[in-house]
Amino acid sequence: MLYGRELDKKMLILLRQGKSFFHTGCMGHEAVQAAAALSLDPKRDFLFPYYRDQVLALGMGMTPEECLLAFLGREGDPTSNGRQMPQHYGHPSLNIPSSSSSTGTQYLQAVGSALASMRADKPKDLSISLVCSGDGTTSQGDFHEALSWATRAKAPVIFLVENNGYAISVPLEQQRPGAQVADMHAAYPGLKFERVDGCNFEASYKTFEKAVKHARKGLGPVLIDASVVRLLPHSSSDDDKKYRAIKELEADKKRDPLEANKMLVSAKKREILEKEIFEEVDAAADRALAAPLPDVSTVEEFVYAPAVTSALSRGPEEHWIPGQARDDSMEAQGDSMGAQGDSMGAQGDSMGAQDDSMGAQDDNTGAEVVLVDAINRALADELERDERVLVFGQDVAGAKGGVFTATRGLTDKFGAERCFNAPLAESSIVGVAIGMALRGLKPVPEIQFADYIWTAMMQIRNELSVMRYRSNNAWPVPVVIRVPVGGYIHGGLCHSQNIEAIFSHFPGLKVVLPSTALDAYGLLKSAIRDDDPVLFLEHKSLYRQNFAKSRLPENKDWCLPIGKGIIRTQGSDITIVTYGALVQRALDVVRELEQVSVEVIDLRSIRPYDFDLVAQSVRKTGRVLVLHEDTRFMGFGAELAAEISEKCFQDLDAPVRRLAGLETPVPYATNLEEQVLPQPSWIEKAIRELLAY
Ligand SMILES: Cc1ncc(C[n+]2csc(CCOP(=O)(O)OP(=O)(O)O)c2C)c(N)n1
Repeated sequence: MLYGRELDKKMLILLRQGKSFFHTGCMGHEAVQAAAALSLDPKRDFLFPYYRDQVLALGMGMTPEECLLAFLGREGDPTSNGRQMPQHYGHPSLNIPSSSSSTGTQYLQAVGSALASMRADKPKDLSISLVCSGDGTTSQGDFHEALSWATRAKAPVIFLVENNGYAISVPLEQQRPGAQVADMHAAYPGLKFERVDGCNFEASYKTFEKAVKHARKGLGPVLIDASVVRLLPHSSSDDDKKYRAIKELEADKKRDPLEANKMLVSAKKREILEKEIFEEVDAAADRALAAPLPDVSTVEEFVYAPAVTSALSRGPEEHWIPGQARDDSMEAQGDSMGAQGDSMGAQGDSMGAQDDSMGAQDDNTGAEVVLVDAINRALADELERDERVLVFGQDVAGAKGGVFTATRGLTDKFGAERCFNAPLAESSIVGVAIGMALRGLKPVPEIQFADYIWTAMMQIRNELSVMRYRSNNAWPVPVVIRVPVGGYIHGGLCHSQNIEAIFSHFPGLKVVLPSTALDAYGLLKSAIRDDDPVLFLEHKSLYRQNFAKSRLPENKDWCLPIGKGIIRTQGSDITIVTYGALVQRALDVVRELEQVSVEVIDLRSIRPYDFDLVAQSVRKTGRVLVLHEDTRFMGFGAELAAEISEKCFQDLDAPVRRLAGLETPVPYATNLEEQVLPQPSWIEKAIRELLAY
């Protein structure tokens, strides 16, 4: 407690001196945090903290100097090496995964972590995941979803709500029904609930002791509502006098945990301790101030995994160990994630040609399979190969095997532990997957339709994509999210969406979209073996198309590298760059054209994408049509067109042309849908106009 207080005081001084730019204090929250830390076993339990948890982080093993390095954003800051704002606790060698600024995302990750404990530990001796937030954050959907999943699964999670009565300026009674945080959760069957004076160390410790015993024994989660006081404004950017009465602030001071618990040590001992800690914190601050700022040359490091990560020959044993920074020296991936990539060499000239693949593929003698069955086989292969692979999502388990049957038979073959249903809650699916990945599992969840991925956006944008970067490579989360996308199926507004452009905009995420069964098979296996998170998009209209059928190789190690496109048909007059459902439509048009020679490139991966292949083709043809199903405005075609214009200007004989879906949602009726999604006649017209330029 004293360390936390001294650090807060020192940080406020440093802030006034202009040495740092932001501070959120733990002042007033110290007692319950100290009690929590002392009740846990830092060697095996995990902490999913929030920004006030300085004492908890110290209790788990962080040093005052490390806290100060983080506060000052200096080299050696173990939370992020200067990437995150202060007070975003996390540590590569303690069980503290990187925390973000988004209030509430940590809850579902803690559930995922607790589910990992249930797989790894003895049933009555489970490691615990403690997750914390303030009272305001309990309004977030993720809090409710996490309580629901943890309770249903009897997961060893302790939810600690550090209830200081305010979320910045908003008092608790304006946040939720009921005067107390847990009023509305009392009815959750199996949820143990405790209310405690979090300023009282002894009471808090007793509460935590009970909670830890309960969760460790496998009896399920515990929700602790700890009443604390916020003795500072919300943050250094806030002035609490604007919304709190002086009388109220004075009343809070009377509950100051350092005063309330002063009987724990004698006055004399306290005086000595205070002096020692003051000096220790002061010396730690001097050392932290002497540390350099992070090396600017590292600013692009760890957006992606530091080694070539298609991991085609990598076995399960060679995967990263959670919480441990990898020291691979190869930075090859880092700078190849934009438009660059190795050149493709010889390309095939038909839909089936795949001569750029890895591993022998000359044994693909089996029957042809449709794309959805190729996905199924890739999942089965990888479930068999690596016991950490888990498949889950809505309706994926049992005889149903997913609404598109992509996971059919997997529960039967690998058991309900490896292929199971998730609740109808997309944020839960991604958040829990992140928590599992933090613990070394390899989750491959399914989002049933791209159109419903949006409730998981916070987890994908602010957590999944950036966890490696923001933790300076300490906490990678290589989750593969499979997502059926696209239209041409009379799916209307909410079963036809294309999402590749939006998600490709997030550094840290890889995005692929195959157009044949063979590509889907090879790319999904690569994605699962990859050390980065991958959004694996599957076009629904291709799932059962004859033209997308392929024979699959017998060799279960055959994979297709992410980031490599393919020329589907060669030509010399015009290049069409496309992917997904438009590949075949483009080929059908081109086949019928007389006296025009068109090269069709299927990108297969959107991020990274194979710009070299595009550039080579443009060099030959001088004319490019960029074709996609998604709407045109800020679609992926905009990026492609810009890159081609910028980098291939000398080779172009005409402006780069874009052809895309209309700027409307996708309507249901056949004739309306046809008006909106690119049709063969549109492609032909665009080719002719481009030729005539
Ligand atoms: C998702 C999200 N919305 C808004 C914010 C801005 N914000 C940061 S802290 C905070 C208040 C949180 O209050 P509470 O959970 O009660 O914690 P306390 O700060 O009181 O300890 C808000 C609104 C944020 N960081 N994340």
